[in-house]
Amino acid sequence: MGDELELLANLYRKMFKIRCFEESLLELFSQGKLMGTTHTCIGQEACSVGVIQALDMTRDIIFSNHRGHGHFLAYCEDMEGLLNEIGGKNAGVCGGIGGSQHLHKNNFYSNGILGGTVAVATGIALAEKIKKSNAISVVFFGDGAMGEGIIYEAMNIAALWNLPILFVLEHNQYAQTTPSTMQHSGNIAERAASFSIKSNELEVADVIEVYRVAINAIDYVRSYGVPFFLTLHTYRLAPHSKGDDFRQEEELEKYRIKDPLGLARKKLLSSNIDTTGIENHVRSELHEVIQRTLHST
Ligand SMILES: Cc1ncc(C[n+]2csc(CCOP(=O)(O)OP(=O)(O)O)c2C)c(N)n1
Ligand SMILES: [Mg+2]
Repeated sequence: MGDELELLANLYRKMFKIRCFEESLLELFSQGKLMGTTHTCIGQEACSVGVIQALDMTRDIIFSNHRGHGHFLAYCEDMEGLLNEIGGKNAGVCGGIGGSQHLHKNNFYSNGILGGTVAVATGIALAEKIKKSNAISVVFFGDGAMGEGIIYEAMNIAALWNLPILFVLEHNQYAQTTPSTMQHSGNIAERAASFSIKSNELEVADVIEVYRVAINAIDYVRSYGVPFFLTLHTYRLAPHSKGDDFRQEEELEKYRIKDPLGLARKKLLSSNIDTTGIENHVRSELHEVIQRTLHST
């Protein structure tokens, strides 16, 4: 296997793991085996996997949001710690008191306050700058969060004080059930320019492309010690949380065909890489995690 195919196989494995994990979550909720709520990133896995692969895991800091399981698993692949956390178990990564939206492990943080995460991640970038660690802070947020004023205060300070932060907008066209076109004036990806923050945007299809674009963005932030704004145009194939979805079936079908997970699989198969081994391994790992978790306290 060449280097590029090996990378694709690894990224596919991570995306597939996130997909299976979250599909199982929805099932466990529907069976009444998990309580509360959850937000899955089904369809958006290439964003977390592509960007996080490009980070320096030993020092960079990740700040995620309410839709954070994919970011978390792309970071550390700890399905057991996450499932226990979502189930409110002692063995969860935060002792079961954080739940789906309030995760912390090593350099990974998340919370569900739209926009607030961006200000905290900007503060983290300031701390890293003061420590001269050469680490960067990366924050993931959605198009809906772009309606929160604090994001613009954070971008302003990040640019003014030259802070090493990568802003990642996962633009999935909706905030809960509200289309972006009904809540934003103009092009939200272009807003960074008014703070003199350099930016790039990408239609997410090929996870390798996301990775390459992220490498360039991260190199830029680290080398110059300044912010960068990356917009990833993506699509959520599952409901906002569990059942709240008013989108038309034709629209969903259009995006199912373009599912980046399916595209990665096709690319591997067309290069004669059998994905069955990867898939079976992930499925059995997940199966064991679910068995152990459901029987723990
Ligand atoms: C400050 C704040 N207001 C409202 C909410 C409730 N809320 C949770 S998710 C969500 C929609 C978020 O949309 P977006 O930022 O586009 O992210 P997506 O869900 O599409 O990933 C809302 C309004 C919240 N968590 N925080
Ligand atoms: Mg959105």
